[in-house]
Amino acid sequence: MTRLPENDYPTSFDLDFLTGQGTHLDNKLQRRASDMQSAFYDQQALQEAIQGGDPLIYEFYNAKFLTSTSDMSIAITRLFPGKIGDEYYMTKGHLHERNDQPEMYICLAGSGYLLLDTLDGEFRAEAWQTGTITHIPAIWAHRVANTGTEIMVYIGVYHATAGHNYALVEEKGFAQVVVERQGKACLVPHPPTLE
Ligand code: S6P
Ligand code: ZN
Repeated sequence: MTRLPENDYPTSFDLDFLTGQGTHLDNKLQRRASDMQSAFYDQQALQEAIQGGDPLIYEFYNAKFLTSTSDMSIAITRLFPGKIGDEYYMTKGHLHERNDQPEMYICLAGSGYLLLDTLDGEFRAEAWQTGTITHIPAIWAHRVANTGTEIMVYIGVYHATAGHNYALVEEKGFAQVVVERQGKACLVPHPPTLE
C-alpha cells in the first residue's frame, strides 16, 4: 500500500473553549492599544491608554492545515474586556484579500457584537453570545467587539489563502461603533459625538 503524503492524514487537537488555550496553535499575534491607532475613535483616550501601560486588547493564534489539495485554516481569538474611552475593546477588522473567500465565526465564550461592513454602504451588527455561529460572506469586512466583563473567545474557520486587507478598513472605517452609554452597550454611527 502506498502511504499518503504526511499532511494528507487527519489532524486533531484540543481547545479549552472558555480560555481559548489549546494545543497545536502557533503564530501567536498580539495587538495592543498602540497597534490600533486608527481603529478607536477617541484619539485622546487612546493616547492616554498607550501612555498608561499600552494594554493588550486581544491575541490570536492560527493553525493551517495544508494538504496536497487543500488549504483549510483556523484561528482562535482571545479578546479581552475593557474600553478605550467609551468604546469597547474590539479587533482591528479586515476584509479578505480574495473576494471569493467567506469565513465561519463561532463564539465559544463571552458576549458582544460582530460588526460587518461591505465598506460600500451596507452594515450589519450581529449580537453575539456564547454559542453564536455566523457565516461571513466573502465581501464583508469583519470586526468583533467584546461588551462583557469576561474574556471573549471565538474561532474563525477559513481558507489559508483568503488573505487579509487591513488598509481598506483603516481608510474607510466601519459605519457604526459599539460604545457604552448610560451603562449599556449601544451601536451608534461613526464617528459618534463624545459624551
Ligand atoms: C482571519 C479571522 C481572524 C482574525 C482575528 C483578529 O480571517 O478573521 O482570525 O484575524 O480575529 O482580527 P484582525 O482583524 O486583527 O485580523
Ligand atoms: Zn477574516
